[in-house]
Amino acid sequence: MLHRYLAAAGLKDIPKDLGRLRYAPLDKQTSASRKAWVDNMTALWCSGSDDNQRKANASSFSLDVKAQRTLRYYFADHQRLPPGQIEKSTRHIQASAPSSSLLTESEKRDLDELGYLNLGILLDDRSLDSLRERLDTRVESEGSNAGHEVSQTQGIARLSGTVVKTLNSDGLLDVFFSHPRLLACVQHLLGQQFKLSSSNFHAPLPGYGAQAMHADWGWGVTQPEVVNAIWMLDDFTPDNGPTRVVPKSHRWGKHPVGSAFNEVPSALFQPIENEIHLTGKAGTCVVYNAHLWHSGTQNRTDSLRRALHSFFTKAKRPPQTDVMPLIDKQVWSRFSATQRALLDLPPP
Ligand SMILES: O=C(O)CCC(=O)C(=O)O
Repeated sequence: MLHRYLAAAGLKDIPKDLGRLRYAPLDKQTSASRKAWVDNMTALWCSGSDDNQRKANASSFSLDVKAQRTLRYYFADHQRLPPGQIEKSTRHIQASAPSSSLLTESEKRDLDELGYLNLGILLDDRSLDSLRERLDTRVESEGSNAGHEVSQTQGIARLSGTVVKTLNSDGLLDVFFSHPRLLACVQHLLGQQFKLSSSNFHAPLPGYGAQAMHADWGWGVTQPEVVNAIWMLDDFTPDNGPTRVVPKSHRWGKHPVGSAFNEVPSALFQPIENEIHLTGKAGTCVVYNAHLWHSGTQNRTDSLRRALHSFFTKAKRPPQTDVMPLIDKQVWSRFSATQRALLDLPPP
């Protein structure tokens, strides 16, 4: 089965020494200049509690062309649908779930304080078998193009826009953006105006998968802009490349790239104090405030570690994947108004 994944992961073979660390740390100068850029963006972003204040403060910061372009992009309004539609849609989905099955007060507290919440097993064995087969087939057919819409990394097979492509023609993947408990978490963190930003499949192959500690937003913030959920499609074990997270780091107002020890930028591929590894049975869904410091780790087993990420953002922010060029016409016609609202999609 691994052979179906090689092209997507940019590999010819699976290495023999699965335990040898494989990553490419940045040189000192690049790390220092990235740190300075991220620190500047963090200071500007945190100088205001909304975009109007940030725009007004921008003239007091020295911003390079990349920073100016990035801010213009983030300050623009990227919401397609009228605001009321998302609210109506989450109400509609949650109305069909008993209120006790949404989020308890202690779950909300964990999400707020620790920065993540394990929602338990939300996918049954039958769905898992179908999902794995569907995703394996798609990875093989996209081959070396797989994941190009967001990012490609040697040793990790990825797919982007999974819920809007033909592989979701029968709705098998709808759960990834419409599970009522997941939506309750997103709403708790981002408020009513949110949308799916991308739905990415992520499978480190044996011997690969180590990532630099990061957050899913380019600089530090004080209020969440993004929420992620990881759906384990295989058991996550200590050895097969489970996601690592640093509990409570979402509250530090700092992006890992801006962190330093004795003024030297931190070694982001190394273990970080207090990090924990998210392990669990296949079918488990863990939601996290995506400003929480986290990363993939190296898969040291001879099997795949497959996962699907459901990434949400505030509705006005740019999506990670623009669904318009990717969406399959039939999938689009199949979506209900409620589902379209969660994807910020107009009618076909
Ligand atoms: O799948 C994982 O373990 C984490 C992936 C991740 O954080 C990323 O690709 O940004």
